[in-house]
Amino acid sequence: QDPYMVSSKSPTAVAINAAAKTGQWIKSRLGNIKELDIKQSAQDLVTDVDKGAELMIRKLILTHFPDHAFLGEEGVEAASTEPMDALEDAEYLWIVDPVDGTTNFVQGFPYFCISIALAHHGELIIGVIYDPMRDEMFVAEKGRGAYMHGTPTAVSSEDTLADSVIAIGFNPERDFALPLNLKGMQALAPRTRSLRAMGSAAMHLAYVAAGRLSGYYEVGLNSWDIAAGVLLIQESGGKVTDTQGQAFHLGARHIVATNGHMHQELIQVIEEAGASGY
Ligand code: 2AM
Ligand code: CA
Ligand code: CA
Ligand code: CA
Repeated sequence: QDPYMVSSKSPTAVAINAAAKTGQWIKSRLGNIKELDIKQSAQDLVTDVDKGAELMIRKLILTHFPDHAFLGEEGVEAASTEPMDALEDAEYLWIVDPVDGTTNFVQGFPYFCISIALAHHGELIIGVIYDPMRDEMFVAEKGRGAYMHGTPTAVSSEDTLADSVIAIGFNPERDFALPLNLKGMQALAPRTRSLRAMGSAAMHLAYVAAGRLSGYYEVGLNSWDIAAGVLLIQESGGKVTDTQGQAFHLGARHIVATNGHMHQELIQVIEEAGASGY
């Protein structure tokens, strides 16, 4: 095979194509799940659609870039801890969540997405999030901005928490993460305009990038939940750090993502509540 033919498509075009094709397939399987299993607990679901979508994305990407490393949620053994040091060393690493919002997908609640990111030596260079139910394709390229269907996305302009709608999340890790996320919720609720918890970390991040939410906080995430959304927010003028305010890196699991304006205020509320996870 001619190596120039194989790599003639840009990685961004390959990611968008993989998200669009796989997204249509996922949508076609809504209400038609063939296998539903639990992973670590009854809160942690996986279906044949999650696994099939990951295989499809892996194939659509690695056909063009056979030398690249690939990290997908469903390819990781349930009990293994993520070898993050090795990941940050990889030259090109794709970080993929085939369905973010599986519980919603299972419920027929139309709020889930595909998240595809590409990192180069640990630095995010492409982020794509696709919502197949609304046909919304969010695309970011490092240093080139972020777009939805050709229109640049931009974060919101609210300066204070009091004027902000903030997303929170309750991932299924109950021993460590749930008590912290509940504490965070309790501290944030009286200080924000309103809170939202829609059940998809990646969609929350895309909505912060698009100015539909002013911020998002959650403890206990994984790289595939957040990698694409982080670049979308950065390229839309917003800010993502860990819950202590340290610059985002691929191993960060407790994050604060905002329009940048009330970032410090949000971190302060979380730290004062003892809800940072650190
Ligand atoms: P998922 O749908 O891809 O599993 C709300 O449940 C959010 O938590 C979703 O983004 C969900 O992603 C994520 N999530 C699910 N299981 C998780 C886990 N074991 N640890 C951290 N986050 C998880
Ligand atoms: Ca999952
Ligand atoms: Ca996820
Ligand atoms: Ca998933």
